Amino acid sequence: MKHILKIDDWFHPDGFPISVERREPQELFEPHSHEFAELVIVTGGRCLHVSGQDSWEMTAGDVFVIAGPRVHEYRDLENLRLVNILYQPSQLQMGLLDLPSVAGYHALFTLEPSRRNRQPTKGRLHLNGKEMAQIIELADRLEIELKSREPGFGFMATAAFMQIIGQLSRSYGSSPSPDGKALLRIGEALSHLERNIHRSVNLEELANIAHMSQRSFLRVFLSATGTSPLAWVIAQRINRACRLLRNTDRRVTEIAFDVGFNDSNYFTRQFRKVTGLSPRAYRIRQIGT
Ligand code: RM4
Ligand code: NI
Repeated sequence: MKHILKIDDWFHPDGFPISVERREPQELFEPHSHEFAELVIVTGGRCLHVSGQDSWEMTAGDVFVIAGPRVHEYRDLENLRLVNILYQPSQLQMGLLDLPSVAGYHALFTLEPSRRNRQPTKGRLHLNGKEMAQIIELADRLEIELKSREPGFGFMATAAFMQIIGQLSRSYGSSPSPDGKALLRIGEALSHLERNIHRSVNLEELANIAHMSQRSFLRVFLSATGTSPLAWVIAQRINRACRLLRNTDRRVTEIAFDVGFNDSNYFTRQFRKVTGLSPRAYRIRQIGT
């Protein structure tokens, strides 16, 4: 059995879902997976990073995300230094506001980490000196807040974390590696879908954005997201509907239209498929908790 790092051992007992570990240097560490995700920023030295079938030489400026269940290890360490930001994605609303309209966000945080058994680290990001300095400054700020645990630290730490996520998402778009490019194209399509969530977007449009034929777009999309574009759009819409059901008292039919459905019965059916509940039952349950 592979070693699994536990949330309880790596996060503060108060349960805050972000934690920073600096490795200066990174010591040898057996192959392992995690109950959380890791955002790794390499600040110096080098090593061979091994994850599944894939291995690659890691150097300063490399940034990548390891989704929890993915096994990884560092080999042939040569004074490798890194900042490791551990986080629990389910406890953080990462795709807030318009972040999902940044293609690099999908490439780095939603698509890349989920490609568990595929060539996992090919879409990694490499930062230039200036970008690196900005990220390190934000990571320092994050760490100071986490150490202080002063009232408001949770807010301030989350703000710094979000800035890191936003900056990296933008950087991804400006300097993708050749393999990162394919991922970024799907990211572009996702951000287009996100920006046009209220209307129906057709396949031709998406394939054009991704610079692919419709056939290869469908294939690449499926392998990157594990689902079809239509199912992806429906899931996003249902997500939004859940938010509106929880936070507003708008009528179900209105919400259905708000999130882009034009038939409220169809909406209810899809809603039930995704959540197991009718919109009304969902609302009552959420208010009851
Ligand atoms: C280790 C190494 C691992 C990380 C743990 C938290 O030193 O960096 O990748 O999962 O720390
Ligand atoms: Ni790890």
